[in-house]
Amino acid sequence: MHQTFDAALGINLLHANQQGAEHNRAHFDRWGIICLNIMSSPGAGKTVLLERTLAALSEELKIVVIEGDMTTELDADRLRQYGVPVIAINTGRSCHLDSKMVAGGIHQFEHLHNPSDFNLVLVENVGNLVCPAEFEVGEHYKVALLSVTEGEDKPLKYPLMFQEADCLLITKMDLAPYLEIDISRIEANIRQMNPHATIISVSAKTGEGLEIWLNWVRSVTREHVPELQAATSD
Ligand SMILES: Nc1nc2c(ncn2[C@@H]2O[C@H](COP(=O)(O)OP(=O)(O)O)[C@@H](O)[C@H]2O)c(=O)[nH]1
Ligand SMILES: [Mg+2]
Repeated sequence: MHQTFDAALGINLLHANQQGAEHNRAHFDRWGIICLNIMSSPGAGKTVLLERTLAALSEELKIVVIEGDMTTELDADRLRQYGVPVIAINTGRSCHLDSKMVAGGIHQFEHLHNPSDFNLVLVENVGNLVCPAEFEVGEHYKVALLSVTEGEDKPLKYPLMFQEADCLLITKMDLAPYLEIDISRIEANIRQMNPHATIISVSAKTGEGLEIWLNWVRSVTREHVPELQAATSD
């Protein structure tokens, strides 16, 4: 009895979250903005990847960052140095962002800027390979990072994250030679979970693969944002 009640509560919670996510996505669509939800375990390299991405793309695309962390604005402060708006959301005891928290971030953003001037929202989710995969925030695409130091088996042990992702980055490739890790096994395990996602191996340190990642971001943004399509076809 108790278990049934908990399951129903969980389903209601996810349902309410999903409705909120659709509401956020409708706002983004109206403003001509694409939203990417960037997820991984703590320390896989999300903030460094965002730093490299902002350094390369912040002139070309109008970017805003929504930075989710349980406490502190340490990552938000790192990203503010790139001259883009960064909305910090502290989730407190929650191990993921949810659509309501992101709606709060969107309202803050609307207060300070004209959202229609922007093309791309990059959301850095809380470091966790489990819950963020369950709670959509209004993204158009999910990006998951797995660093080479985490082991080949993680796609099999955290299947939802790897099944849901549209783009999977194998990060810290510069460290691979120092580890007993089989990159082709990581790729095979990701493929077993998700036959169609884009997989890109990157190193934020050496720059390996970064241009491929940037081109993926450029291509999904252009596909999604009518204003940029018009600019490209001119
Ligand atoms: N060697 C190496 N270290 C990296 C790379 N990317 C991130 N790191 C390091 O990994 C640690 C965690 O990175 P961070 O971006 O904060 O991870 P996050 O918790 O996912 O945001 C930091 O010490 C980074 O300098 C990489 O490509 N190569
Ligand atoms: Mg971070």
